[in-house]
Amino acid sequence: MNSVSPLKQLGWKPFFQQQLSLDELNDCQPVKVMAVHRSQIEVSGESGEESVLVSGALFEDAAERPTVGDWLLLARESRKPVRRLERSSLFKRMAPGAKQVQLIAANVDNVLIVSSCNQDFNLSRVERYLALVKEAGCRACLVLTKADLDENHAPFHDALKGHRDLPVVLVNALDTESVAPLRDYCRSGETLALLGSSGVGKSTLLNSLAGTELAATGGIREDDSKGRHTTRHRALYPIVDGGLILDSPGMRELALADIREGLEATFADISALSEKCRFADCVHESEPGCAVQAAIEAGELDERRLHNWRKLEREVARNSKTLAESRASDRSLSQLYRSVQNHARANKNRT
Ligand SMILES: Nc1nc2c(ncn2[C@@H]2O[C@H](COP(=O)(O)OP(=O)(O)O)[C@@H](O)[C@H]2O)c(=O)[nH]1
Ligand SMILES: [Mg+2]
Ligand SMILES: [Zn+2]
Repeated sequence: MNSVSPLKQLGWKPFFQQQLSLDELNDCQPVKVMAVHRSQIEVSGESGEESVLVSGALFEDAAERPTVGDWLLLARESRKPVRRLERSSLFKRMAPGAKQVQLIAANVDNVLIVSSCNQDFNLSRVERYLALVKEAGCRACLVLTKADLDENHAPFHDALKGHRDLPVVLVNALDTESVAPLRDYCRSGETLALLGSSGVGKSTLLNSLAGTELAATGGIREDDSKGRHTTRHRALYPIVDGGLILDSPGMRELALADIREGLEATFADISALSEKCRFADCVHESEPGCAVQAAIEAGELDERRLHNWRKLEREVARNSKTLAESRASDRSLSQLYRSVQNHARANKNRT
């Protein structure tokens, strides 16, 4: 028999409990956001599953809005959302074609970065995902799917030599036994996110871990309109004797938002090397006494990794600037609205 409370199974922890005031303990119920649609969200809690409407007025800023994995407080009687609880972790990216962030998921504990052994494998993309994972402070594992289709796995092990702290598991995602080592990442009360491109086997992996067909698989193209089975939106799936698994459509674009710390942590080896360069402002190109170039020559650092670090640093710097600017302009716009409103009110009071 399973004696764990439903809330605990959904990942309820002291970190969330201690955010509730006495009044809130009485008048509210915490619920977990399982899926987000346009204005409606699906939540799960002590009273089971329900849909709630989320008004824009409660969560003005895009980064404040509830995302998959968030904990919300609902008023016990009206079932209306009262507020969102502080997050223990957050995954975000730049919204494609916009000057704001788009939230991917909150309160995630572990992440499987999923890639397939064949055409998809790309170490620079893995590092991009890793920056997100490090920023969120989650535990990560790299899963290489379709190991059953390709006999030669040596190139992957070679490529990953520079990432000793990242565990790698090769699997046949269709096979329950093969994915068993990954169960350690989705224990009861934990939330596991599956991140990776479309078609790599995320939904297949979810189904094998769950031991049942929870998500439709086989979608190679997300915009395939011929009714192909495919993952269309992000959602959390509770699995029997385990925690929650986040399945999401592959993200074609994963532009890094203002995540300096995550990036720094992903490339900590290069930062450490650069402290040994002769010049403090060394750009690691052709300066004498450059420890980074020396490491490349000695075969200890992959030149690709240096290039990717530079590229991602530029991207984070650019996007941080864009976000800071759009926040500043939002602020001045709302100040303007407020002063116009105050002015109108003052005029009205005078008449
Ligand atoms: N042979 C084999 N096929 C796989 C494996 N993982 C996924 N597939 C197949 O790859 C296709 C895409 O898988 P899917 O789970 O929908 O990918 P997603 O887009 O990442 O969710 C499906 O036809 C799966 O059956 C694997 O490890 N081995
Ligand atoms: Mg899928
Ligand atoms: Zn240098």
